[in-house]
Amino acid sequence: MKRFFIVITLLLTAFTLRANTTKESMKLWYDSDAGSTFTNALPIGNGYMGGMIYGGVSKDYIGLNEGTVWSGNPGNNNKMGAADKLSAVRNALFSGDYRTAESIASDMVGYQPASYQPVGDLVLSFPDHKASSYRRELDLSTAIAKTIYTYDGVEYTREYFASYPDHVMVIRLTANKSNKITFNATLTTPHRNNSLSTVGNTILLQNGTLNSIKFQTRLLVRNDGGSISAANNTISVSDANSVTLILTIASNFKSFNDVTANPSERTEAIMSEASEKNYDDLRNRHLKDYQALFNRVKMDLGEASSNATDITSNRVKNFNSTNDPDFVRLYYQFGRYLLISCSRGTGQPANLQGIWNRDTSPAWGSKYTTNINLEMNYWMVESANLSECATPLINKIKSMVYNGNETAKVHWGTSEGWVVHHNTDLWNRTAPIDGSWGIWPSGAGWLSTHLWEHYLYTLDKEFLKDVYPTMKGAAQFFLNTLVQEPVSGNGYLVTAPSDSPENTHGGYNTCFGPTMDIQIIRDVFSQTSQAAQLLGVDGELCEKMAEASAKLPPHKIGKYGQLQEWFDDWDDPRSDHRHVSHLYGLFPSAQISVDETADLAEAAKTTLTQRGDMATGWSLAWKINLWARLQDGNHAYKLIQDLLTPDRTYENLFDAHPPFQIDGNFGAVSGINEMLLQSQGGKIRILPALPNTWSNGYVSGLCARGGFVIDSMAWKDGKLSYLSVVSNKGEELSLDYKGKTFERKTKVGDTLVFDANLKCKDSAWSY
Ligand code: FUC
Repeated sequence: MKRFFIVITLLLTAFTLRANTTKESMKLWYDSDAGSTFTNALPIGNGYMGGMIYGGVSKDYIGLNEGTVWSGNPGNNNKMGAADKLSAVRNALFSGDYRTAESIASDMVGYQPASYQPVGDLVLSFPDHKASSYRRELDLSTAIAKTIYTYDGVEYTREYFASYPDHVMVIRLTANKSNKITFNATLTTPHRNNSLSTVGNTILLQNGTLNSIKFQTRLLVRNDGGSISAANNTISVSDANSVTLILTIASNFKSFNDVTANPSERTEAIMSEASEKNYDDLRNRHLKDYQALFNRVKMDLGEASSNATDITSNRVKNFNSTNDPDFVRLYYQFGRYLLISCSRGTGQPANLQGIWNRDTSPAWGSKYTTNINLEMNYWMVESANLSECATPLINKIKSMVYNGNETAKVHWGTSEGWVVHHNTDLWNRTAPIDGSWGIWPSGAGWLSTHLWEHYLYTLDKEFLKDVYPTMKGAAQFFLNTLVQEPVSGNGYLVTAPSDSPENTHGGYNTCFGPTMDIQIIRDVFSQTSQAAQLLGVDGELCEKMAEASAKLPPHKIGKYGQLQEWFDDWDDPRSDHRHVSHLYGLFPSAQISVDETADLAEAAKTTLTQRGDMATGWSLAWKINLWARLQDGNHAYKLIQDLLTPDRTYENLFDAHPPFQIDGNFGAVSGINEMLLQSQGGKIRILPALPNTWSNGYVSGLCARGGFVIDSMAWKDGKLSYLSVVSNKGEELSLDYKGKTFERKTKVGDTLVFDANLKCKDSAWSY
């Protein structure tokens, strides 16, 4: 009986905290429109179509994107004959002639990939309107944006959302008085030779010149009351009570080597289904779909500061003085919102800008950089309970094998396995690009670890079976291209040529066996072996991988006490280079940890300290994760402070490299998760890096490897006060909270409840 009361009390504590969190605001809001500034505008998206809402009063622009609208054509970017230079570059490297190695490597680079392109704008004009009481907002709890203002005694509301189930963007115009809605709607595009036409209440825009991609934008305008007419490629509505605009975009893209779809048939089919639904149906279907994902994680990091009701841009400006925990929660949930909005189902994975780009020459092509940025976009996908959002990345990884295999032949002279260098695009180009720093052979390896991570969280064996050949191909590439270095006398197996992503030694990029490559390869061999064993296949291959793994160079601690970035001790302790590639072993990998490899963890800490904190947005985000893995919550928090400033966070909360790059948003979500919960290495660590400033809090819905979900976790005065864990797969649960441990084999569906001392109070339920 006593036990029962304890459990009820604990639950009530958790539920009270939960109730408080749901009341809190989930809104980004502003008291003026976005002007013409992209990073002031508010993003919406349905996983493959994006909209940026500027909210202008007399002219509202909605910047449009569709994930397959890219420049370029199907095909690879290999440089024929590149592999013939391998032995010369290796000889130069092994004899220490980096100048020659660099010059040969520069000649082994393939051709430039394609870039992600904008679709254009939807333009709504309300010629006379001037606003008083203006408000623009994005509500993360509904994924609906709004522009509200008063003009001439009438309150006007525009509501915008993007629906995944119905494949459309919807805009609803209303007013608080009858017959007040009068406006014009048209579509624009920056691509030349387009054709614009109207058919009844529909506007169609077809692009002309964009290499292989053809797309169509289709807008349907439906009025309630008043009148509607079309002229000069514009639809005009007069004196309506309300208006619903439904927009969809489709291209001819089917896959990286097939562009035979018919965009206008696609948009027509989508529109004919969507237009059968009224506005409320469309909205309800959107809410049901979105909230099923978004509502899975609730978070409360402490009482909101007094500026929590301020406009969002002021919250960015003032964060470093307010330290408002509620703003961190908003930023965290905004990251989850963004991933749901740009990475669903059969869409493309989140690129450097997610899905939102208005430039025809975007920074770095708004493509996929695979030596950190694409991976960072997905670090949080499992822990933040958005496993389904990994599907576009998983599909992309699988589909890259074909081109990756060709590049393995042309650039590395092996017909087995596949490779991706430091960039790819819609067409899955896999060759090295840019310059000698493009010769980095570990992109496929790193990406394949994401397949294994998805398995670790879901324990879905069918999935593992499906992706195993892809993982195996990444491993085979390394088995076939690693070479024995003749320099150390130990004959270690190394990558050559390579680079430690974008960093230089003595002015050169080109090197052999940089630490990051070795760490990635160690993971690839170990994960592929574990997968093979689980599936009962490829015993011989596992032996080969084990043998090769034993010949990889070990981690080394250099003369400044740092973790060595290169095979040689070249690190410059004054360097503040943004890439901390060799710390891959600490995070996202778990080869280095404070519990098991304390000396290496100390060396990693020295490296981080020497590099300093300040860097690009994504680098700050990586460092949050790294300090969390070092179990230093206060330092991790310091990086959050560095990130949440106007230098690194725009008014709309997009991350600033600068310029806008979305990896920092996603990487920070992962970092916050790592501060609250870690589950690498078979153990779930509770509150491993809680900063002093978040002394009271609550979280629910974070996922841990092994099919566990943190149903509720509350802490008070910096100490755990309540924990309940759900076991979805019946695995062994191993918990660690400040040295206190708990271990038990669970049953599928168990909820285990713990008190502040990690004492399990589960008997009321399942035992
Ligand atoms: C890598 C990084 C840059 C930038 C670019 C997209 O080249 O070094 O900082 O993030 O990718």
